[in-house]
Amino acid sequence: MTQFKHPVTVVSSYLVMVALVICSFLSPKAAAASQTPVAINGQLMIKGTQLVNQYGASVQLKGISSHGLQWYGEFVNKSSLRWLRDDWGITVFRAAMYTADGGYIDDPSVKNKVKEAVEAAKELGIYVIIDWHILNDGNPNQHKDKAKQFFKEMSRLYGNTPNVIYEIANEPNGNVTWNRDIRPYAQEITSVIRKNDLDNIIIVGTSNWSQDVDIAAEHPLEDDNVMYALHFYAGTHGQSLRDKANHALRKGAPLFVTEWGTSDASGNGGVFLEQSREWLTFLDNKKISWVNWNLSDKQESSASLKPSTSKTGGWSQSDLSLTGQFIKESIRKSTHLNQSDSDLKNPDQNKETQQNSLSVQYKAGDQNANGNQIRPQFNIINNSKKTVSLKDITVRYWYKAKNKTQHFDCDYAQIGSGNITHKFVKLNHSLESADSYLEISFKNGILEPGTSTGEIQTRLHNEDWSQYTQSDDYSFSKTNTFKETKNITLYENGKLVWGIEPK
Ligand code: DCB
Repeated sequence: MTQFKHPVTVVSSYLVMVALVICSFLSPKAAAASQTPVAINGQLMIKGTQLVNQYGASVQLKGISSHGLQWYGEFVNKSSLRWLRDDWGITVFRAAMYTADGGYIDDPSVKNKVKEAVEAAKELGIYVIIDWHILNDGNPNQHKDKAKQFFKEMSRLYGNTPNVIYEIANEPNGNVTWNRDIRPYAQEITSVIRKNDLDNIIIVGTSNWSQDVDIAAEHPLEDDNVMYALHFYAGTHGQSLRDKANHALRKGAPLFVTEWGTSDASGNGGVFLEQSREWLTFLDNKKISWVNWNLSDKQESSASLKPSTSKTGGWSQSDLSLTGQFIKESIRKSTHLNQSDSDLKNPDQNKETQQNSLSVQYKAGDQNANGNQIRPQFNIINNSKKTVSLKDITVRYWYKAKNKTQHFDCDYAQIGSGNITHKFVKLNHSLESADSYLEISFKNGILEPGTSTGEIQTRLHNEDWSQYTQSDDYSFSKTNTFKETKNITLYENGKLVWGIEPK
């Protein structure tokens, strides 16, 4: 029996990637660039409270934030980011663009640094957070119009770049509340971004310097790919803030720690490494992504570099502050672990994703609703702990065939198009959104835990090549990246295990 392995079990070992990069020098055909964090994980999305990759497997990103770009922008360049990727193992970098304090509002040209960071991240294959860093301007509505302009431009430029994550309000604080101020702001900015960018993750700050994630969780935003920022400083915030985080998670709010420090809440004091370790264990157990504050050589304990160090990477151990050494070590250590290692150590951490043990992702090979062919593409994911036999699996795509004889082709399947079989079934009672379904099954093969079939690209046409109108077909949608959909159903030994049949 053939085994179909697929690299979905990744929060991948960056050291392995580095090794692959080195190997690729020996064998010029192995593409080094294809092994970057973004090449492996691709489009991120949310599943339950978990950030997942293009195959639906959990990802926990780790990295570092710039200091205020208006002050320490010199540390942000392709060379420093490459060093951070290769020497520290970062998978995400945050470009903190202060709005007040000499930032964007006074000098909009600082956004060129943001663009430089995004361009570098694209080339290096790491994720990048575009951070609208409100702080002294504690109410995000104060500069809402500028924020809309800014995110309109960013989403136009980068809406098709899977590397990008938008953080639309760093730390609301002062006399601001979630329901009255932040949530309406976030709705407006999100709708601006979504005009140009359908799916990249948007992170929203919460009141009280992004600590009140529990309050946001009571009245979440509607967008599917929104997360809530949780910020902490190890010398100031401890168990009571973790309790708030747990509360938010129980309510179903996905969290991203876009900023935390080893210092106290001023950015100085300490360093509080014991408390930091406690926090990092908590975040690992919950697989919450994190970004440390900060990459600069400022004389403060939260800064990772000692004063007057290089601005372009190449930092030796003695160039790093206590914080820098600790952060580098924390990121490197975790990138040694691949997901199955960490699964063994924390068997409970993935409960959420394991409940839906099998799922289907779908992408429209052709997003036009009208045409003489339908091109559904599928990816079946096994998020359970058991090996699934593909012979036992069937998938149904529900649509309207209008009594015409149907033809099927499988143009490509990572598991081999010869392994795919099909039949067309006409429903006894036609529904508004479907009178038939295409059923796909498999001749053989297995899906190991945490793996997926990879792409299965199919094509349907009427025997007479007449047009389909798919706009209200049950399983059709215009999605051009792989996304889970409940409108395509999956069966194991004939029993429905994923999706909802049309009624
Ligand atoms: C956040 C801010 C960040 C700030 C750090 C540490 O603020 F997002 O911009 O960074 O946490 O305070 C510090 C820099 C300093 C700089 C200062 C002002 O490290 O070099 O001088 O910003 O620009 C927080 C976070 C939490 C709390 C308060 C603040 N809190 N705050 O819990 O009370 O007031 O800045």
